[in-house]
Amino acid sequence: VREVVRRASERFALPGKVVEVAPHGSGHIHETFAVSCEQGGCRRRFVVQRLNTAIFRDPDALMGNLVRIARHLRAALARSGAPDPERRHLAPVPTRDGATHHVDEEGGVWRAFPRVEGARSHDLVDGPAQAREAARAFGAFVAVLADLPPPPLAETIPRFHDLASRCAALEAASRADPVGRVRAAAPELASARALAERLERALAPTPLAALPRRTVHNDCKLNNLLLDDVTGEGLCVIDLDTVMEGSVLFDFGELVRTGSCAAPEDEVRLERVRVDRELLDALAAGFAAGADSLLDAGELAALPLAGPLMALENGVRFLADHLEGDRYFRIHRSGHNLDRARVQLRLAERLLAEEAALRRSLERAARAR
Ligand code: GN1
Ligand code: MG
Repeated sequence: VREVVRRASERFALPGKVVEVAPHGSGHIHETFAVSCEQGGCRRRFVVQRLNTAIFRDPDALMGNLVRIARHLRAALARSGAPDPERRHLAPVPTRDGATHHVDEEGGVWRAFPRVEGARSHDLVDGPAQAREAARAFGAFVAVLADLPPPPLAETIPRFHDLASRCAALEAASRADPVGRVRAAAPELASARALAERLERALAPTPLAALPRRTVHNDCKLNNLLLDDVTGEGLCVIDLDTVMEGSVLFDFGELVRTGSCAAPEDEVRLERVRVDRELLDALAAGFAAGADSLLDAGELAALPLAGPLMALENGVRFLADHLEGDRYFRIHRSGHNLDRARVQLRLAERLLAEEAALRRSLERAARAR
């Protein structure tokens, strides 16, 4: 693998010679590597990825989006006079031929980014201050993209956050039962169905379809943000592959799902999957502060349901993938996607129980803007 990565890396306009290649990060979709280059005794680090083109089928459109986003963020950073603008946005490194990505002899699609030094992503939230800062950074990301010049970004994955179609896919998997796992997953299937009904009822007064469509991140889990190692500042939003039209509920919901519970996404001791109210309050305050005047009354009214919505959606997706034989999310042990589904279903339940508390936090945060 390393040799393949090295060869692909050399097609990019990286400075000097590739001297080190190592696996990197905890994403479930692409293959990600840390690549170091050396030139004249000076070492620089990059992130090189082989894209999952079974999931992202149109790399040209995807990379076109990333270039437009980078250009827009760079202009906004220049206007604001923020220090170190290159550490505050993710811009792809072009290939030596000036392309956004490289296609190898086997059809593998590669891209490269500079590594943001002195910053890292965190899989687990370490406290309210960090939760607040992460939410502020993601809120500000949506606010900055509000004036992205038209046309809208390409839709990289159709119906990405369409719960009804995710549930339909789960039902299809459960009918087909291609790997014989349905019987053992009966409790999780029942819980997913019950939660979907509860959420549908809860969302009826503020239907998603009536909320503004905006350019949002769509996958803003806590670990898709780089925080400064020294100051803890939320510096650079990463993993921009699903940035496209959507609702702010998707972003706030992903944040709540990953930033309000101290347990990992694949925790097997389910009693540890608890929601921390202080973290919820910090996420609400941070997101409202970052998004500033962007959020309208309808969005504020619906936001308390965003967390359970995204937890359930992820639960449904993990469960469907488990029933289909783990074809979408990379797994590291058998039953991994079932474990992940259990955590998300439990989280959805816990987050539904926090709806009123979160509503109060959001109202307070909106008044404080
Ligand atoms: C995937 O690649 P990663 O780990 O950032 C997935 C998200 C899920 C997430 C669950 C394109 O994100 O939608 O919420 O796993 N990304 C895609 O951890 O499907
Ligand atoms: Mg990611």
